[in-house]
Amino acid sequence: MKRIYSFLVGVAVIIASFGVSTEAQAQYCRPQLMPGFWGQGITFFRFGTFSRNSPGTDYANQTGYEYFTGATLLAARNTPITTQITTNAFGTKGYSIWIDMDQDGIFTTAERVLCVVDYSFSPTTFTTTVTIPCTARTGVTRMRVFFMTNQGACPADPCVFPGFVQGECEDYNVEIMGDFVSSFPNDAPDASAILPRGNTYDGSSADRPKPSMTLRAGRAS
Ligand SMILES: [Ca+2]
Ligand SMILES: [Ca+2]
Repeated sequence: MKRIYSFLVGVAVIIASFGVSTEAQAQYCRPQLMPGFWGQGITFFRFGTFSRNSPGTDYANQTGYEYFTGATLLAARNTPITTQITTNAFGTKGYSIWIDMDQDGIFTTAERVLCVVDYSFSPTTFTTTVTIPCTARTGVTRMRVFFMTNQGACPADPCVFPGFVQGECEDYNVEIMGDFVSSFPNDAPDASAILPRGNTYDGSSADRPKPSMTLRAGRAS
């Protein structure tokens, strides 16, 4: 009996492990450097209120790839988000950023929100803004920050390091914030959603709150 029970628990664990949302487990392609072309990477990245220094150990390897899961970055749509990238590289640097805005596990050209070339020779901090369009789906998705050297162009393919370039690809989780935050009366099926009839709800007192809705969105355009 004990053996059967253990077996059933094992089955339940296996089923549970397959029950995770496929979107959360989306498999994204990973670019890879040409053999030996490692050693130049992103050392600092800022995206809105989030910022992070990353050590050389995350790009001093053949993959040139790192998926940072220590935080989920927040992003409102249609709002310029201050973005900074610092590398340890000298010479022309190309930067691209993709955000999987429809959350299908693929970075398309239309989902590239940044494509710039930094012609400064020294490894200075490059500052720009990124704006996510209102068509982006809300929720947590993947962002790819792609840096490469020597091309005089921004990275064009999120899955490929062109030959004879160095660079690094950093992936982040980003939550694209929804427009709706709260409303009063709310939709919850509890006592707080029930208002006595006959009152005027005009905000004139604490127990006569004015109906309201709070939106969390970017600038109207
Ligand atoms: Ca890095
Ligand atoms: Ca996509």
